[in-house]
This record gives sequence, C-alpha cells and structure tokens, in this order.
Amino acid sequence: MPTEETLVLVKPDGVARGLTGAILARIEAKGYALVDIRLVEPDRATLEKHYAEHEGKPFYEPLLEFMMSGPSVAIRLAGNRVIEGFRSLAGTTDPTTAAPGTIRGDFGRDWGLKVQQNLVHGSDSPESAARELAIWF
Ligand code: DAT
Ligand code: MG
Repeated sequence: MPTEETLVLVKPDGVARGLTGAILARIEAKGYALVDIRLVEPDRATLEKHYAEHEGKPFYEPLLEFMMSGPSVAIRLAGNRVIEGFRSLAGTTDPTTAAPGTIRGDFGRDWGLKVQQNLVHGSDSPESAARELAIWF
C-alpha cells in the first residue's frame, strides 16, 4: 500500500486560539509525517476553488468569510490511510456532537449556527486530496 497524502488545514479559529501546536502534537503522535507546512491567508478565489462543492449552500458565504478572517496553517500530511485516519482524529463536522477524544470534540466549542468554526479541515477522498493539495501548495 503506497503512502497516501492529504490536505489538513488548521482553520482561523484554531490558529487564533493558539491550538496549532496541540493539533500538530496529535497528528505527530499518530505517526503521520509533515511533508510541507505553511501559514496562509487565502484570497476568495482560492477558497471558492477549495469549497466549490458547497457553492449555493446556506453556510457557503459565512464559511468563506470565516476562512478569510485570519491565517490558516496548511499541511501536506503523509501516512498509511492518512485521509481516513486524519478525519477520524478530527471528528465529525459539528463540534458540539463530535466525539470526545477527537480534535473537534475536545477543542471545538458550541458556536450555535457557526458550525464552520470547527478548527480543522481534512480532505475526504484521494480525489479531493489531490485537488486540494494543488490549490494550497
Ligand atoms: P467537513 O469539514 O467535516 O468535511 P463539509 O465538507 O461537509 O464538512 O463542510 C465544510 C465546512 O463547511 C465544515 O467544516 C463546516 C461548514 N459546514 C458544513 N455544514 C455546515 C452547516 N450545516 N452549517 C454551517 N456550516 C457548515
Ligand atoms: Mg469536507
């Protein structure tokens, strides 16, 4: 099984709250390899490409605004089954109901309707990972 790569983002809420180190510690403890890492302030065009699948949904505009509210940390992450594995570390989308022990479950706060403030992004398939890595790196 060849080593897989995924795109991880520590989103603006994670960076602003000083949780980048705690999140990286979990990623490294799991044994995944940091291939590349950078602090990014994405413009709208970059985010429109990244979130193209969500265009037209009610949370799309607030999501883009949130993602432009401050820097994110973009990570090219490698490891065996890292796409599925990182999403397992991250927990489910809504931080209120994400399981304890996950990044979103342990650090995510109840933001009411602001589900978008859930600390991290992880690609959801090999196709998404290839597409998203090309956008951010
Ligand atoms: P995930 O980030 O778990 O892959 P997703 O791809 O379905 O989730 O959605 C992308 C982001 O959009 C997600 O991290 C937070 C936001 N989002 C998703 N569903 C939402 C909703 N119902 N209300 C507000 N924001 C939402
Ligand atoms: Mg997604």
